[in-house]
Amino acid sequence: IDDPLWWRSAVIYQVYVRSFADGDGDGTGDLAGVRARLPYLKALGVDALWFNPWYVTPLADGGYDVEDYRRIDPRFGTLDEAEQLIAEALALGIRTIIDIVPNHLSDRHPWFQAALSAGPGSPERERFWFHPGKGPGGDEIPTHWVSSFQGSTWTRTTNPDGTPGEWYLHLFTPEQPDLNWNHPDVQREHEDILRFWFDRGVAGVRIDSAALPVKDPDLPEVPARPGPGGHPHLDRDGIHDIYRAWRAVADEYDGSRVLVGEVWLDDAERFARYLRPDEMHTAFNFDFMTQPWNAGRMRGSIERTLAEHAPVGAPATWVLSNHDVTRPVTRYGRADSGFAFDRKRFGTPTDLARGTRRARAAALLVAALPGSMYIYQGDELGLPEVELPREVIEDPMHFRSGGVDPGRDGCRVPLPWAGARAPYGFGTDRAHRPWLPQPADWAALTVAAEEADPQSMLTLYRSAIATRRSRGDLVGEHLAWLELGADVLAFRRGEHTASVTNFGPVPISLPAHRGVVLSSAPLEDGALPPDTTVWLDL
Ligand code: TEU
Repeated sequence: IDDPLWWRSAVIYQVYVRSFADGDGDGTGDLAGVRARLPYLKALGVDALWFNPWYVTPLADGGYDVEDYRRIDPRFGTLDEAEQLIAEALALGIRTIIDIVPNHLSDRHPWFQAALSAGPGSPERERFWFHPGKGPGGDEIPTHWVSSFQGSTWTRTTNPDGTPGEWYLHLFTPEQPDLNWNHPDVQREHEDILRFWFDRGVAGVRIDSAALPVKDPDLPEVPARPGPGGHPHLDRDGIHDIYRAWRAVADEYDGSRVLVGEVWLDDAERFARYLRPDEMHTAFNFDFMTQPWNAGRMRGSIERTLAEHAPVGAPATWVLSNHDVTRPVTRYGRADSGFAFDRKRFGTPTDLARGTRRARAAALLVAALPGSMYIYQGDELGLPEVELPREVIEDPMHFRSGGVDPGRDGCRVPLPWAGARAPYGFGTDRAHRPWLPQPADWAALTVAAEEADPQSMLTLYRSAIATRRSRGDLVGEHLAWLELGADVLAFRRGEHTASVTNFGPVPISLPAHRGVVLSSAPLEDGALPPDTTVWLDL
């Protein structure tokens, strides 16, 4: 816990507060629930918790629409509780990372409300992107930019006198107006927010949609094939000034506070720019979420990732899933398994037994790689994606798609803690159901059931994390490939450890070893069965 470089090899657990644990029994997860479950997180062995936004919010996008960064949403708790949680976790050796969303605010934020009432031309509007429409009467959208949640990025306002007014920009929902990062108030406010939370003991910030906040003020259309830096609202060169300023704020503290970016970019060189020594410490590597279950493709992904991080000296990160994508046991259980973003697949045939077997193998593979790893809550239990009844879905992605895309709520269903039927210990108040319904067949996936089962996904995660922590080879940076055939992904870590994953259809024989450290499924007569990872003592 004293190591300022803790983040280089950390295991970070993502807490989606609304669905983690329900302390007051009202059907919505909360900070009291998290505090009560800190022993669970300690037993899991994680180094840090990343909390999705927990601030005051209308929940138009699960909290990624922030109304007040300096208060906790009353559904989740209070600022006092957050401070206690941060301190209690730290006493257990667990750090806290919070989520900051620089691209936008909630439309209920006082700044946006003030901008609406102050009207066109007012200084209040300059903190956002208000713009007159095109054409006679300004009836046409200022640009044809497309929102990340489909549809136009522009919504028209009504003037204080009731006439049709200017348009404002939102790369996500209309409830999430984009901020103007050329405005000094916007810069200063975010630096103050960082200090507010660093002062309260948080160890880092996860930066949401980090490549998006800076816009071309001329608002041109998006070119057909934008070159590097040539996109009007993605990865503009000026963006790095923001993160340099934030890094300076983090460095005002004890040298252990970190910036973790959500940087969605295909271009490896442009991605690496965010990881220069005076910018972010790490950024999510989402590449595994786009790879099918294939040894060559996974190896290619690992090689690319390590190669793009090496020049800037930043450690890699490994992410199998998060609150935005299809759960691993579900996607690995599909015929073309692997791709995490295709949600329009209600009813797709899914072999959960195979998916679970592969998710177990993937967990050990990831835990053996150099760098930091993220675990999205519930993946350590092997929860599947839930096909929710349409009428309970709250994710704006569902509505914005006209109902075509079921959205992301299928991976946000409240965790099952104990018991034979829903709500599985999530909440105690019989009058209040969990905010999303849990499946009837989750009794074997509860924390209590899995703690008692030596073969469970939870037991595997605990063993993997404990081994990773105690085995120096696995925290070091050294990795050397072992060539064991086209269907096998194998590498040595340090002197005495190897990880071998069999992606093929038949068992394979293993290289000479002194013993088995851990395996995701039992070996068969000393051979490694399909869809299995083993860690070997060499
Ligand atoms: O997501 C960023 C983002 O670009 C998403 O559109 C992402 O591509 C999509 O969800 C993948 O399926 C972040 C948050 O993680 C997400 O939950 C928020 O909705 C979004 O920002 C807006 O703040």
